[in-house]
Amino acid sequence: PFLDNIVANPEFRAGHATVDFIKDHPELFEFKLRQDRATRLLAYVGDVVVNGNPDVKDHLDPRRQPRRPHLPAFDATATPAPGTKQKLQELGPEGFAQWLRDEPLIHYTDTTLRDAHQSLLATRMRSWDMLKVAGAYAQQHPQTFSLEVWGGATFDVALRFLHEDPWERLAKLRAAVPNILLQMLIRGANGVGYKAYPDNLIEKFVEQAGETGIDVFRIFDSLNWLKGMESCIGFVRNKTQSLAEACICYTGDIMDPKRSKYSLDYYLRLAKQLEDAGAHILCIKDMAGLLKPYAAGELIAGLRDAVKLPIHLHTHDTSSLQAATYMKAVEAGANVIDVAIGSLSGLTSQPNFNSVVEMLRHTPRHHEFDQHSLNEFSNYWEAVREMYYPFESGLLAGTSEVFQHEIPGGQYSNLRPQAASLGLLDKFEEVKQRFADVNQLFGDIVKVTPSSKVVGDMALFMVSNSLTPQDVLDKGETLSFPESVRELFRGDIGQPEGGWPAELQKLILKNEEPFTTRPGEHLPPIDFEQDWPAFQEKFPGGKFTDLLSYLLYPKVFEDYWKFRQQFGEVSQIPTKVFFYGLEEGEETLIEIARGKSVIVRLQSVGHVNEEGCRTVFFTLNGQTRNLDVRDNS
Ligand code: 3PY
Ligand code: ZN
Repeated sequence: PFLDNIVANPEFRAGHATVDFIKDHPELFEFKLRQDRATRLLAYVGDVVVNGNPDVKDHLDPRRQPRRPHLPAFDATATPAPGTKQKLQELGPEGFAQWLRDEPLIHYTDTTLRDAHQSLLATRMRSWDMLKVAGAYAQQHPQTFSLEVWGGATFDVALRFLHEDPWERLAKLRAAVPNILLQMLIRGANGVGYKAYPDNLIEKFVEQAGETGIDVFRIFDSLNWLKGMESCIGFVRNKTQSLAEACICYTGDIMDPKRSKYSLDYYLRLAKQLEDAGAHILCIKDMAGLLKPYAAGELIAGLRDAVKLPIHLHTHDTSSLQAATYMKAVEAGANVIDVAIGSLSGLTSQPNFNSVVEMLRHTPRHHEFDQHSLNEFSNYWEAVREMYYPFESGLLAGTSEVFQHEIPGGQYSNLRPQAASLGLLDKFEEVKQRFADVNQLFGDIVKVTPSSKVVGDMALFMVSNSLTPQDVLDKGETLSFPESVRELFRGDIGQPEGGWPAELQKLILKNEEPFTTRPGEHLPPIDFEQDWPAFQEKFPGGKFTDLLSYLLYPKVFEDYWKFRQQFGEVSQIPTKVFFYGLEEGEETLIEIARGKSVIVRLQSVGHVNEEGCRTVFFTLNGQTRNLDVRDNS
């Protein structure tokens, strides 16, 4: 099947090859490697054909026939116009921040490649679908402030469910988008995980992310704890050329006199502290979409006075009110707002990019974007989204319930399946109510990953065990609380404003003493000198970025590595085939190495034999290839 390998080479066959010939044509010796790749690829497709992709197989709906996405027009040979990336290189982080602060036009961060799919599709968007259009986007919308493409839950999900290397995704996006700032979400000392990591691991992670392509680090702490963000801000400043964007996570309602814990003063104070800690940009991170329009006007006006930083506003449209919030925010002087491309916007995702541009057209702060082109991208993503239907959250309309439960947009699409897996889907209304109850029980805390996950765990625990908040207080001594709740109250991920409620803390920790210091102060540092050679021995061929993935998620990384040994690089497989395999008689084109593609066609699937296997008949570039696949049913 590989007619371009050495034995098929005319020069070689004619006996003209000299010693230099081998040196000059290393590609002709890729024969074995490429054959291995093709075999592993067929093993993957064969497995999905016989057993289904475990991530979707219980949610299949044969009535759904996803369409083939149409790519927006794109000249792959043209160089995209310079954008914010070049502006940052020219001005440096400080100068850039000053430029942004004084910009008369509104700027846009497009979250399509990170938060939008995290919030609507359980973070399952594959690099394949992103890379198809990233270059076109860079060409057609070079005036975009930034693309949020990395961090949050994408790191974990890429490795765990998509079997992709998140670092490679980033490097490829960087290559495709040389002109627009690339942005990530980092959970301060918790990195892209759910717990605090040693300082020097976060430091290396930040440094490597900067080198691989991140220009804007959006840093937050899940309890708005300054100490959880300070070191990370420092790492960005000292180890990268990138921008440190620090967050105030917005909760409660500054207009509600009864929610006085999170008042305007509270946010202004925190913003000032973040400015002093070295932030280049201040972000209002409204992770649940609680910032109502008039509150946004007041908050942003107050922040413009309190700090000298540019203001970046992030929200989720769960209530469907957030376009109005953006209108007030733009009037009050916000510099950048977060939006998602039309077909991946709204509900628990960000407000609609295409529509917000129109909202501001013919007003002083309007920033021109080609609406026709934005709509082409929206149409592309609409068709792509159809392939991800098993991951849709089920939320059909905006809901004002969010002002009661305060569940973050990025968590909502996860909480339902989590409830379902515990057999609690019928009680989802109660889960949402308990989420709100737990927040009060915990002392009204900021809820965003990982603190929000703990509140969710506790809510599910209460619903599973039919516990009311009063029951928790009355029977607390005899309850064995979820592990994550114990860790939270032990101070493992930091300290909330005003401390933990003492009585509940005692019930949860029993005789254990809580930490009050920063976790980074008591976690032993990583010994890279020792870990790197040990890692290479255990995972031959592993890169330094793989070591970082391993240190953040040891078990997830091990499984990912094992999967790679068995099936190879699967990120090159088209999404429809990756999730659903092939029908008999269907074929697909798969790039197995740079510039080398194979045509895989499924001919037929045999009966189960006495060993429990089925023979799957493929053709690979027209040649028959049979494969025995174990049937796990
Ligand atoms: C994350 O940490 O993943 C978030 O999206 C928080 O909003
Ligand atoms: Zn978000």
